[in-house]
Amino acid sequence: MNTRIPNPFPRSRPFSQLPALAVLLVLGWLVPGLLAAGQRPNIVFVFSDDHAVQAISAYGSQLNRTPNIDRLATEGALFVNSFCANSLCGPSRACILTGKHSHLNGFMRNGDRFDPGQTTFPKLLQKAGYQTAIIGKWHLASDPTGFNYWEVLPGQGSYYNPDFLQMDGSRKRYTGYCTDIITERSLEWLKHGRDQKQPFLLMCQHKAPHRNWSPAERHFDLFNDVTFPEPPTLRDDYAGRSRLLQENEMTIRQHMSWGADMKFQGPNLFPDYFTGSGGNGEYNRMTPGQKAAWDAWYQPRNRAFIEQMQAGALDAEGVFRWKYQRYLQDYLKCIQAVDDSVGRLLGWLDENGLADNTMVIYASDQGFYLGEHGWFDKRWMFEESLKMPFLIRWPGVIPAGVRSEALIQNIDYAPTFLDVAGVSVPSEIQGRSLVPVLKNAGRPTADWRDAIYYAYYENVAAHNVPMHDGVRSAHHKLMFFPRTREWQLFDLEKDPLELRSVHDDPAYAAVRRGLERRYRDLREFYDVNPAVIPAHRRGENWWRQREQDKNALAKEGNVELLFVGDSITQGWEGGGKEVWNEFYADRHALNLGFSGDRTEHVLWRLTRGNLANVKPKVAVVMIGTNNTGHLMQDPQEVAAGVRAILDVLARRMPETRIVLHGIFPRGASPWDEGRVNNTAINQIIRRFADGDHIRYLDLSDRFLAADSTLPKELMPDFLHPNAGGYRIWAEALEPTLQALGL
Ligand code: SGN
Ligand code: CA
Repeated sequence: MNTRIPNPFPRSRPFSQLPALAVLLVLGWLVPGLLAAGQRPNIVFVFSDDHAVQAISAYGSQLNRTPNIDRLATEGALFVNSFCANSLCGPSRACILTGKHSHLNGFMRNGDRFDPGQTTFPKLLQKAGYQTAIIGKWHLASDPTGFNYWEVLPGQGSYYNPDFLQMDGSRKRYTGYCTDIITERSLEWLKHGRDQKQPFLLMCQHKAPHRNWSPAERHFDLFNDVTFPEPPTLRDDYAGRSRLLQENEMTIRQHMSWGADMKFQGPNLFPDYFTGSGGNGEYNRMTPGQKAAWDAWYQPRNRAFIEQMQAGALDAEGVFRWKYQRYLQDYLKCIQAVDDSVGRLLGWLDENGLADNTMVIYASDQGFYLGEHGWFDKRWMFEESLKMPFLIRWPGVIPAGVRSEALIQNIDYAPTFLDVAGVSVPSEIQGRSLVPVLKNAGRPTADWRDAIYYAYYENVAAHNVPMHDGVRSAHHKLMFFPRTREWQLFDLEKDPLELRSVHDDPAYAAVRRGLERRYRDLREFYDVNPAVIPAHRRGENWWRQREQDKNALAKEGNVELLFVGDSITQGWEGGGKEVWNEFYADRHALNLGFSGDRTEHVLWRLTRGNLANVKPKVAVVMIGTNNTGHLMQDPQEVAAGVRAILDVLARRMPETRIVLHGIFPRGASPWDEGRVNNTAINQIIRRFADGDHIRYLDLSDRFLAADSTLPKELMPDFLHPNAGGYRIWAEALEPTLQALGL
């Protein structure tokens, strides 16, 4: 495939006629420090998309050879315990740019928009005199900032004849194969696009080997006679772990599409085995020549498969095996072009005498399943997608052939790059510079971390992987799933394939306690409070429906009185209905109570919901009892969630007065654990009253008996009021509502 790229970079340079040495001497004399600046290492950061360590020979791949990527390990270091903070494209990139976990850099899910005003390492390097460029996949919605030059794919980009967004806002289409074009554009910038007197940062970011795994023509025949070995967990039955593992939609067996993934043409002939109705966007972009080469490889093989199916020669197992092979063929061929890219960049550094003063890194935004657990894709905190390849060559600092077991994470890249460039690392950065580890031949320094924190937030979206977080130490992994409120614990030494959670195994009680402690401590250390991180529950149909219905009502506007909360508030539509009709039916009231919601869900609804037309006189807020009931969450954290809700209301409805209720008492006994937790939350949030916009109203004494027990006659389940309970609520609230002009 020939790719001809016009060169947009101006060739003429000031002083270009003068001998280079003279220029350096004169400039060095004029601008003190410039010569020293010239000695700061360059950084070439090659980054791919979805490249699993199982597909890198330096990591022991049983599937393919990656000689050029391997060179970095041979001449430098390979990290076996390299992890992402959030196993997804945009989030991983945002963690890298900022050195912060997702909840602080704000890019928590694909589809979010990266706040370009944030501090990032390219900005700081640029400020320190580095020439900075990013070429290839970006996927962060806003335009890149902090780069002297950028040219990025829109969204996921395309493999064939891709478009690139340009710095002037235009789009440019290049004919050829994406990986090669990104490589050529990168070389072009190295040769002609930068100020050669300054050190540089090049981020060469491939789309490959991301889905739909479309290989380059030159690699079609690469694995023609190969049958790839199947991973031992290809037929995982998910026993011994959360049922959530069975609910996701990323199995080779059920979720491979006919056209895009499996590369068939025409309508889906076997909908029992393949999803989708046909069509492959990449094929549609190809030139006639590209199509002909593509068809020459795929068509005879596809025909053979179809004939076998029509002859009844393949059973379900046979189809499954075939799909696995086709998937690996395509995926691994895509990697070969990435490996070629690394080879070309290393070759260029060699030829230009820059290898010695350039740090070269190869990594990928997350790992990937190559059939392990029966899956493709990523997202889960299991090893295959948690791991990121990380190979680094830094001549003169890292000895050749280092294999490091230090626990590293993508939030460490930014401080590392800054450290290497001699730029001080801002304290807001959460990652740690790897330089001490690199200088220590890969051995973790005495004070290096013992565990990493991981959090995945996308929840219900492509592939239906539930939100979860957890910690991984050298030998264990603890995960928590808010959707089912389940914990999972894995012993990575005895069970490296993660086939059995030992969370409830008494033999692991001590390990479990220790890791749960680390989990709490790390969340505190990284400033993670789920109570303030907006989260939705769209995986639950009724919730999604209620969200839509309420948004539609909100859009109509004309709301004077707003109720915000959980099931206790939603209950105005149930046990409290008659009382509601009596008190609020003709007062333009809107009920935004959602059963089971915690503060984070209310935050989601208030920030993403369609509330522009809602400007009530009064908003009545009660929230937090599910943070207690579900998670027994620390009162300070829950109170911060309540505070965040009040802040959103103040921002979105500045004229609205707020009645903040103390969370109703729960549990029969005054010593009920949940009751005690709610009491502790209430004693914090009562101070949010400001005597003006926010009033605090605690109704505990109206519900509780003299001995502080909670009477069944008012709250039969010791959590939700019955009709009598709602009457008490309405009557107690009424004077405040009237005082506020309702
Ligand atoms: C696309 C893919 C998904 C993939 C996401 C995220 N579907 O939506 O399989 O999980 O990207 O990938 S596709 O049919 O469009 O290929 S990420 O690496 O960008 O996070
Ligand atoms: Ca990715």
